[in-house]
Amino acid sequence: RVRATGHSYEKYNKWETIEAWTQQVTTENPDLISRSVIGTTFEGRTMYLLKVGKAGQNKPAIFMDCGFHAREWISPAFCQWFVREAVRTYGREIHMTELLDKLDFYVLPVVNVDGYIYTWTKNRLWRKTRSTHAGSSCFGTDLNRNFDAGWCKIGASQNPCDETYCGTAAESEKETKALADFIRNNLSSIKAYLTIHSYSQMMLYPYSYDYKLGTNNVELNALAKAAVKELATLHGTKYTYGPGATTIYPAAGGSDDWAYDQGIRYSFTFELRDRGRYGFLLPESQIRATCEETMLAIKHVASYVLEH
Ligand code: ING
Ligand code: ZN
Repeated sequence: RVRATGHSYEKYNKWETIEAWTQQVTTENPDLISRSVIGTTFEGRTMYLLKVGKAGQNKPAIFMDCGFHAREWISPAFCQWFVREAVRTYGREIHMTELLDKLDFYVLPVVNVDGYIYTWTKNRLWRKTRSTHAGSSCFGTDLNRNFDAGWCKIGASQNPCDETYCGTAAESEKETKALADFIRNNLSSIKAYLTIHSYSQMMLYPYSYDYKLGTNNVELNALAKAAVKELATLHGTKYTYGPGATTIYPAAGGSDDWAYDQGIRYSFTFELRDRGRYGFLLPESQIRATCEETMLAIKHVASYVLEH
């Protein structure tokens, strides 16, 4: 068995450590977790997906991903924390027990593995993937501009040297294709899509590619309001919430808008701590508090989804 050497839930873990952890946490919790592979990255690394929940038939599911953007290190830390809390509190705490009995969580701990490794080895503030582009010496595509949702119409760039490069077409990147294929193939069970970014302390919902609103906009607004209220109960951390285009900025090709247009009615982007003091360089000393408070919001959304 592979040991997750040096893994810590209160530290930022390098990819090799996270990869070993996906194996170990699965092996140690066979009744709650199974691991699958949904694809490989541009540089050929494996994209692991953890299915977390008690075995059952025709269970609804919530899909959650972390690590779209390489430098947002608190995001993969949260996905790891979520999985640990799920297995630690199942059978001990009624709320989590009910959630895992009735729902499955698909957790993708790091989407942009190549970029994440690059932030550990070469450039801590790298955002994009590490794909190459014909006719350019610049690297990387912004995965959150690469989905088929108003692709590259607004808040995105066609220049491969830019931070928000949208790629040559929607789903041109292997990572985008792998994620989108999984969701398309599981649309009948997936009731909610949650994508974890940082920073700004916001809970966003569609749309970002247009100023229009989703058909259940009133419901999403109320759900976001309740979730961020719950989040604030722990440490008083304040989140704003609303449609992406007017709450953060207009940006096409995002995964939450795409998932919503696939018919997933509960689709949210979380922007975790902080509001800019440390920004992407959030200290490890804040991992625990950030993850604990975020758990409250995620569990609130999950309970709501279960009831609706
Ligand atoms: N923020 C997101 C980004 O990709 C976003 C905001 C959300 C854009 C949803 C489009 C759709 O720019 C960060 N911090 O990455
Ligand atoms: Zn991001």
